[in-house]
Amino acid sequence: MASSNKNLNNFFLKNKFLGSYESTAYIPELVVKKECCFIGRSNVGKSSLINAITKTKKLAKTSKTPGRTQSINIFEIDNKINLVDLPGYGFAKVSKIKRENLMLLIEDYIKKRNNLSHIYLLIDSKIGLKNSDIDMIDYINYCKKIFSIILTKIDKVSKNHINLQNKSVISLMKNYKKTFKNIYFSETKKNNGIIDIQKSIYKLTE
Ligand SMILES: Nc1nc2c(ncn2[C@@H]2O[C@H](COP(=O)(O)OP(=O)(O)OP(=O)(O)O)[C@@H](O)[C@H]2O)c(=O)[nH]1
Ligand SMILES: [Mg+2]
Repeated sequence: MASSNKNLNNFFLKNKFLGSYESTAYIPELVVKKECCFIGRSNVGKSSLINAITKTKKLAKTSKTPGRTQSINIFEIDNKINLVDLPGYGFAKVSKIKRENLMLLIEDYIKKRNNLSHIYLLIDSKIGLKNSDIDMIDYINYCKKIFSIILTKIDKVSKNHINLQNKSVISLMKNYKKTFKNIYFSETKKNNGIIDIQKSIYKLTE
């Protein structure tokens, strides 16, 4: 049972990079079938969160400039579950074609991965929910996939602001009763909130 902090960290430290794929069709048959993924606008902190969860600094590539992750990156944890880092959406500075292609890649991944047991959708707590997030949530719900929301970068905002964002997310989630599961809060500098996300992922393996 990996319920303690140390056991959880040990579990997630048993990670390895499986590959980077530019299409869902290119993903080979994987040994570990169970999968969860991280989705969100560009720069929201998906790759940084994967590094914080796995306690492995450079496992997923991060960057100050949006648009860093451009393919489907798969990491296997302890032969039990795959964590998937996806490209971000909503980044205005790439060409329209590129943006559309990345969106198609994300949507295709969500629709086609039958083994996808949980989607973590990240929202920057300073920026809050954007229309592109609501479109993505609608799509996830349409695909009948279970998802949780993670409000990221909570170190950048006040407690009061986090409470307001929390309320706004919870209120929107009334529309997704069948697919919405939980809300988490995170920051990757001091690792606040990371344990709860680790526990949630560990539970998927049981
Ligand atoms: N203050 C603060 N900055 C963060 C946090 N998490 C990530 N960042 C920063 O946000 C920027 C983007 O992080 P990434 O993890 O690369 O974001 P991403 O969502 O993977 O971005 P794309 O791959 O471009 O979609 C980097 O400069 C990170 O250092 C956090 O919890 N707090
Ligand atoms: Mg990234």
